[in-house]
Amino acid sequence: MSELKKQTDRAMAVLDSFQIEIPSWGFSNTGTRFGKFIQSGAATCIAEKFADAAEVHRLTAATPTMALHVLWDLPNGLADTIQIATLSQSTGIRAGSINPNLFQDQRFKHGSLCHASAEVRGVATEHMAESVRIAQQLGCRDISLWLPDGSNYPGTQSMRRRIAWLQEALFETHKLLAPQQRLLIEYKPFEPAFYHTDIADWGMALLLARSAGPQARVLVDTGHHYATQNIEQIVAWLLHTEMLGGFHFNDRRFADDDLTLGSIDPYQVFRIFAEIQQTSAAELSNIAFMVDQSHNLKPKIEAMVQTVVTAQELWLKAAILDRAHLAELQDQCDLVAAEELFRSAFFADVKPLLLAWREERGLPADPLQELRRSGYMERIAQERSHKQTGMGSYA
Ligand SMILES: [Mn+2]
Repeated sequence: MSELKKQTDRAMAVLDSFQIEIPSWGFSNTGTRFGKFIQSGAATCIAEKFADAAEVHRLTAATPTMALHVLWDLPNGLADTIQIATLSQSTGIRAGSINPNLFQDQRFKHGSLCHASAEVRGVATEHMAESVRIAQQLGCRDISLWLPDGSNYPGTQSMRRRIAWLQEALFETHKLLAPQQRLLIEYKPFEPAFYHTDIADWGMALLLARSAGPQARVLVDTGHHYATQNIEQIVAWLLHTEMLGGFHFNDRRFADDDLTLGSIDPYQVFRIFAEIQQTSAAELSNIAFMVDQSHNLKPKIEAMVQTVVTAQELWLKAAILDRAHLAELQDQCDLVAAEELFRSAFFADVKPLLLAWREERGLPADPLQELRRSGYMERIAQERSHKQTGMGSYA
């Protein structure tokens, strides 16, 4: 077999197996704390979010699941799972991770799972339980928790007591998991709180996951780090300790900017992917790849396709890295040769391989161009424009 044929076959397999979950909130009108700019084609209901997700999957063949946010997508809780199941059936998009919402209830003003009041903690813990039940009903593996709790001023809350309350709540939630289910714990150093966040970094998330139980893992949101932090090193540690549950991919320049993947620093995404690809196929299936983005100004579906295609491209670049050769160069401490080999995979033009894969699988050669050509965006803008409102929640 020729070298080229071998490389092409490998690329086909790599792309066939690459899947990334897209978030329902990436299709609706979102904003910043200063306001929202309304897009006429933004999804206004769960049916439209499923339709848009199906369009992204049709173009990329990489997004068979959609993450759901409990309050935004299932406002009636468990009762709404019937509608979700029906939509899932009609669009071919499965419900993905279930995201509890502990930041919109007025009772959570001073915290949810970490609130000083046992009564409020009880309300929040019950919402976690409801999220687990929803996930079970829909056959979803992951309950993906981002906890907004924290405090704004020194001395106003007991960090120590809140650790214990949080451990207890996560332990109680973990007890409800079915054998194949997982609790993913996301961390973030600041925002909405600006003095302390109860799960501020990967170390805290790791310890909380360990104390919650064996089915808890850490979730890495690429935007939830201090500037200059070495994210791939965190990934290496979580892989080494078998505690990496998944990712929320996005890009940023300053803080948690939720920009499209690779828009600011594609090399960082490559470095993370290269780290992940050192794991076995079995381990890889335990890492949930998810997008967590807010497309304030870019057209929603275009932005999503852009991210998915960028992910495919960078994943493929990481896959063509000659790992065996790199290991030799690392052992020899041949710094320049090792770095050049590593960078050459990043700089490699994998577009011909992607094109060959798309052709082989009957996919559009250029997903973004096909999206514009299809007229889908004009159609939804027309159908949905009268339904848009500037009010309501973040998503
Ligand atoms: Mn996130």
